[in-house]
Parts: sequence; C-alpha cells; structure tokens
Amino acid sequence: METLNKYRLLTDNFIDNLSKENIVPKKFKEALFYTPKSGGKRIRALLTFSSAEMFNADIDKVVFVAAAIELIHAYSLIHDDLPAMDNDDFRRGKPSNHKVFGEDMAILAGDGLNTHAFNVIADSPLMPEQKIEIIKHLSKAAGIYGMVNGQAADILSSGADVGKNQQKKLVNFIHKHKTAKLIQSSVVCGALCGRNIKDTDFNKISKYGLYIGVAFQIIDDCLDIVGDEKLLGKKKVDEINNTLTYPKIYGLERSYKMAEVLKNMAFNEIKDMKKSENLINIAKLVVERKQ
Ligand code: GRG
Repeated sequence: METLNKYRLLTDNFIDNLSKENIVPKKFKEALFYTPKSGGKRIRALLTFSSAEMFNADIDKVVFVAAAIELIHAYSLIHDDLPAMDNDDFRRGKPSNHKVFGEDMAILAGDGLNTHAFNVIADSPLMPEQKIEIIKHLSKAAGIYGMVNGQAADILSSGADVGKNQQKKLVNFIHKHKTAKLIQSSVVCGALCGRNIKDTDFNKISKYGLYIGVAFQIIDDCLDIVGDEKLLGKKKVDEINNTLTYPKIYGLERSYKMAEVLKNMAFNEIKDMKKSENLINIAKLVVERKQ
C-alpha cells in the first residue's frame, strides 16, 4: 500500500506542475485544473504504474501516461456532470465544474484536458514507438470505440422500452465501453511503457483490466443505491435519470456477487505473474470500496 501512496503522490505532483504552466485566460485555466486537482482515488493512475512495474518500466516515464489518463478521466467527469448528461451538481465533494465556472467553460475545460492528455504522452521521454502504441490504444479506449461510445449508449438507453434480455445485453455493452475500456487501457498502457512484453502476458493483463473495469462500474451502480453521498462526494442520480444499471436488472445481491466473480477472474489471469501484488490489491480495493 505504501507503493500505491507513492504512485498517487507522483500523479498529484505531475498534475500540480502542469497547472503551473502559463495559460490564459485565467478563468479558463482555473476551470481546466479545478477537477483534475480536486482529489479522486486515482485508481486509473495506480493501475498504470502497477502494471508498468511488472514489465520493468521506468517510473519517471510512466508518470506521464498515468497523469494523462487521469486528465482524460477528469474530462469525462466534467462532461458527464453537465445538465445535458447526468446533471450532477457535486463531484468529489465539491460543486461540479459547470456549477463553478459555467457550462461554457466546463465544456471547454473537458475538451482541453482531453486533447492535452495526448500532448503529455507525445511529449514524454518514452520511446517513439511506445508513445504511438500507447496513443493508439488509449485514443480507441477513450473515444468512439470505448468511453464516448458507452456514454452515448447509456444516454440513448435511459428509459428505453426493451425486454429483460435486451436490457442485459445493453447494460453489459454500456459498462464495458463507458467505464471498463478506459480502466483496461490504464493497465495496458502501463504494460506498453515496459519492455519485451510476451503476447501471453499482454493478453492476461488486458483481460485483468477488462474484468476489474466491469466490476468497477457494477460496484459504482451498487453504491448509487447503498452508498453514503458524503463519502461518494456526489448525489445519487441513477434512479432520477432512469439509468440502466446492474442492480436494476439483477438486484443488489446478485450484482455484488457478479463483481466478486469478476474480481476472481481478474486474479486468476495475473496471480502467477511476477510482481502482481499491487494489481491484486487494487482489484480488492475496487470491489470493497465505499467511495
Ligand atoms: C464528449 C460531451 C461528451 C461527453 C462525454 C465520455 C463521457 C462524457 C463520460 C464518461 C462516462 C463516465 C463518466 C463514466 C463513469 C465512470 C466512473 C464510474 C467514474 C467515477 O470514477 P472514480 O470513482 O472517480 O474513479 P474518482 O473521483 O475517484 O476519480
């Protein structure tokens, strides 16, 4: 756990330094860094570091990728909170970005974080071929074949009049794309910072990422019912927005069991690999979390 705290600190410091760059107008700069610097668990960054260390990557280089992924994640939260999306007034225990800076600045802050994340990776000291592979994977996972696609499916499905079987397929698609693809990419991009990765190991790590990514969103759905709003740092809105969730379809108990099964499937992929302790610990954190 000490290593995870070190990784969290490295990410925070990197983002803090980015926010010292000379960007005007002042209000845009404030909107840009308000969400990335407002805390958060930094799960995605921890996954990138933890996967990278299994492939002997240089931590000083990995931090560029870990922080970039947190910038993309922050952009997604800012846009997700907008009235046209989830309409959330609170995030990470504070007023949402658009509540402080207005919808116009919040949209632009999200756009800015999304594009700059790729600049951070391109500007990193990693090897050119590593950067290309990372940018290729991450842009696909965060974009039209991943997170943005899942968000679109989520919005289009809310309140849709479909049968139970169709609902199951839909919720699976949404969770996999909206949340799991970026989490999976955090793990994969960490590995891509390393050297001499065997295909078998790459496949294992990739499956681990997908399984805990889906488990993460199932737990998120459960916490939207049983969680404490103070701990979550946001209002529970799934019921209000008529969002398609695992507990809505399967009930709370079965949803928790499914997350547990996915955690064990993730464990099985990596348990025999060297230096996998951190990824095992993160998988536990994902399923046991209360915030
Ligand atoms: C392009 C206009 C436009 C909008 C896109 C892509 C998108 C909006 C939203 C992404 C979907 C999204 C926000 C999914 C939720 C994922 C999730 C469970 C977020 C919470 O993550 P945590 O718990 O947050 O890791 P912290 O605060 O700890 O970092």
